[in-house]
Amino acid sequence: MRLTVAQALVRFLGRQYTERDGQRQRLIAATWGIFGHGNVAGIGQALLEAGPDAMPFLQGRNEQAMVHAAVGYARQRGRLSTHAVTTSIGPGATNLVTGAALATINRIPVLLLPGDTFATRPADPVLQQLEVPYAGDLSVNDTLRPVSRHFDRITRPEALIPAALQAVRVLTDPVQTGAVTLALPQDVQAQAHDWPEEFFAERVWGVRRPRPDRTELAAAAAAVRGSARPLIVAGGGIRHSGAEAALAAFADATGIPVAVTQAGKGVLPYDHPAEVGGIGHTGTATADELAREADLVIAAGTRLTDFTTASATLFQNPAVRFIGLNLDPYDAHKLAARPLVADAREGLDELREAVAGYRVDPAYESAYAGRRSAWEGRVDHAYAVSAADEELPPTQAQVLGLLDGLVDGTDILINAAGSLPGDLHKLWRARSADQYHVEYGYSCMGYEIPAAIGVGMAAPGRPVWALVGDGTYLMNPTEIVTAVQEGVPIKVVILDNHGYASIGGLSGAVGGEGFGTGYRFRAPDASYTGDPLPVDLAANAASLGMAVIRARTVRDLREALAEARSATRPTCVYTQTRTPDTVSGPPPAQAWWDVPVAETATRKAAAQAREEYDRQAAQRRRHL
Ligand SMILES: Cc1ncc(C[n+]2csc(CCOP(=O)(O)OP(=O)(O)O)c2C)c(N)n1
Ligand SMILES: [Mg+2]
Repeated sequence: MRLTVAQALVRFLGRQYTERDGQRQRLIAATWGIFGHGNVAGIGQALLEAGPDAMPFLQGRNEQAMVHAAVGYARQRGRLSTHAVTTSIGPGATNLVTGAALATINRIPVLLLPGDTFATRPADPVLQQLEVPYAGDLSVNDTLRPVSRHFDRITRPEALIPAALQAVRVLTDPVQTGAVTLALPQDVQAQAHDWPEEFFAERVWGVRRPRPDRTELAAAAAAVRGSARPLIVAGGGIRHSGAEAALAAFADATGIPVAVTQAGKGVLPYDHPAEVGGIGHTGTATADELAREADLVIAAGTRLTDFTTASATLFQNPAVRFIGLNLDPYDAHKLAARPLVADAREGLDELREAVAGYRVDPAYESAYAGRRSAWEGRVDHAYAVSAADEELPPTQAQVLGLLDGLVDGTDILINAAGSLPGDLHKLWRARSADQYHVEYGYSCMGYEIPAAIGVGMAAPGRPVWALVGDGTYLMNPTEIVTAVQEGVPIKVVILDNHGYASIGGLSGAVGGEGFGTGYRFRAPDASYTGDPLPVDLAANAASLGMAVIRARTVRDLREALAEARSATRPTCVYTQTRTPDTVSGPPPAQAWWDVPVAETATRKAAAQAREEYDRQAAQRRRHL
């Protein structure tokens, strides 16, 4: 069959399927694109010729945002289905780098198809070509290598066959998956070749569920049986595996409490008796106290980042040991854990059987049950609205409280950066396994709106909320146009506090005195401490085609959120938030986060912050 390389690739991608637990779905459900030279006549022409059944096309506004949308889609689809993203050469391609890093860090499959400069080089340099004096074979696309789990460049037509097969193998491999990049030189895309028919046969890629090794399982079971104060730390791997029921069964059988990372929050509903909430720097007092005292930590499907371990200060019991239940040996060995390399669902089921009869001491269970309900009280306190508050602008926690009163298990909340991830991790009551969608592997400002589009496409009919700070909104609002164009009725809630409040607070804590974090005019001393800026983000959202509701008070906001929830077109709720006093605000951090402070400084704030830093850093432990 005679086709161009681009036509062959599009045809091939439309016929790849994944299968797990007897369910089959298309691997690449659609392709996002922005055209320019480098893909317009190659992949662009191929998509046109293929038509929407063979490969649906989605028009984006910004390449990074298209990757975010693909990530949102893939995460919502349990990593079994994703999108491809095609770009022009040069800036279109390098705009992918942030999205690729986000996908790879969060272990979410996306297929990136950047155009590349000519393989045949008839007229170097072409527009947007990087010329590197020491290496003729480098292009800007090589910036995608470190952020891709797999990278290839198709410099001859026949090389597409092994390259495309390897790309799909990595995308569908639950350990290796992440951003997969196939760089496509623009001349090669348009070249014709005679392809074997079998290349285009429908191909089903089984997504495996490896079972644990017997020796590792026996060692893990012995460790559980020997523990008095065990704790499970559940991460995003539980969700990717669909292991929520297995985790609940394990917790029910053993009474072991379950703390959750950002990616893991929701794997048990908030009202499950073993769920003790977020762990680490943004965690609950319940989870962090359990972590400090735990003699065994079962790290299940987690990368164990510094937020989770409170920068290596959280697990303070001298006798603490770890079990690393993870598909990826890289993660399974962290903190010198006893590895239990397995799919989360299989691993939890087999471990439950292997520890049959074991249950934690009833005193331990009732102690953490008591701590749980105390924390619930703190959430209620942060959410509380007094009669006087009704006429005031809401605090950020009150915004979450109003949403808490409005949503059911079908709603999905998306956030990635600012002060919201911390508040959400501490406070949010996740009602369903996929309600809480906080991207905290890369914590990338600007993920929220495009990701909401991807999630909305993956979960039609469900209310999808992008919660964004004002800084985050300004970073990347343009995909609103795409939501309008595609009719995806996302709900964007803008929480305007006139700047980077989270970083302002952090700066204050580490001796930076809030430097450069407020959105204000310059004052006479050149600092940004002048008048507030005359910026109208609500008008901005309206200008991009959204329905916009402005909410000045708590009372307005309650109505606005309800209206947005039932809206059938993309709707924005804009509110300016009020800084709460320390008594009525959300609980402070329950554990440390290591942000190094100046070791020498003339300003008093930094010198004081350094003393505190040294005190905290002394708590660091190496688990060997
Ligand atoms: C792309 C990107 N740039 C910078 C940062 C560092 N950063 C984290 S939060 C933040 C400020 C976010 O401001 P806003 O969205 O207004 O939320 P707020 O902190 O005010 O709650 C910054 C700059 C980031 N996470 N992502
Ligand atoms: Mg802000």
